[in-house]
Amino acid sequence: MSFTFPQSAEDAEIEDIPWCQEIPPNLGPRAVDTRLNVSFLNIPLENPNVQNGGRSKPRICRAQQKIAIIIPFRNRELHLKIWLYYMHPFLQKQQGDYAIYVVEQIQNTTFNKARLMNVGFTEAVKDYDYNCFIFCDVDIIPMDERNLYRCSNNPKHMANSLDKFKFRLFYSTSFGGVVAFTKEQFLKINGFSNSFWGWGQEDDELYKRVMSAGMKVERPNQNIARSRMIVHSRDVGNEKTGNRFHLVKQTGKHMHMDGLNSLKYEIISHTKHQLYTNITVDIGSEKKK
Ligand code: UD2
Ligand code: MN
Repeated sequence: MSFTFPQSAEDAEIEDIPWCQEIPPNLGPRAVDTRLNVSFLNIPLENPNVQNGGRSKPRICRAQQKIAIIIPFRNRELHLKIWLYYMHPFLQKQQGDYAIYVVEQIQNTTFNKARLMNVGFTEAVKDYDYNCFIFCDVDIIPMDERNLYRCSNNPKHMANSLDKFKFRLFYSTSFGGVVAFTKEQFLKINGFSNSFWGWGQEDDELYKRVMSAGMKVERPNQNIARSRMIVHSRDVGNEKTGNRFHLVKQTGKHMHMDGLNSLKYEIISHTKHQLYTNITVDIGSEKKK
């Protein structure tokens, strides 16, 4: 009996193809140069299997996890270009069934990364039967394909070995940069807090939610998790959150009232580009006391 490879991702749906292996074959370290001069035009040519909206899935096997990658975004076009250049090949090599969501905050309001993550989750679940959500800063690029962008039995922190911090965990409860949650895990903690306007500690608050819900944090081996963070300065409109430490202290009391179940937003546009889906959103602004 001969085995014919499906001709397209759609064919794979109907063909009786085997499940993908838990650890995809031929993964290893790769060079990452974050100063590379990348052209947006070349990325689709180098990734012919990526479909409109930044969606791809393996052709030769059926993936267990359906992954939505969610990126919080505003005014980081250069970073996004580098991220897409390195991450589409990476995710395909890992035999990911995935799509990329770039959740962009409108101008003139203080940035709120956590709220954008909640919007990304809420919108992505309407599109497809995703069971894994990976929340990624736009400036972090993994240097080893064995760092599997997948969900696990517990929420997973994958930015535990950054060049910026000499490839060490910054502090023992660090939980920023890149984190992966199954749908159940994310619902269990009611998503991120919506209350962090500006920079800082929304990741610590997320960590506390995970602990309060009785889960643990998993991390890949530090050699495998080696990643680069594109060097940048603090963005205008993302100044430090004034009450951030107080908010973290309140987590246990507030988490079931502040999160996915209290999220309010207005979609400005929802557009499928060649390499990603852009969701531009008005998430409101901080109420000044
Ligand atoms: C750390 C955390 C990050 C977040 C942040 C505090 C790690 C490795 N990273 O990163 O996850 O918790 O501290 O808020 O622990 N962004 C824009 N436009 C903006 C501002 C931010 O697109 O104007 C997005 C972008 O995806 C960026 C992310 O938000 O990567 C986090 O912001 P950052 O890179 O300024 O924060 P950083 O590097 O201090
Ligand atoms: Mn950063």
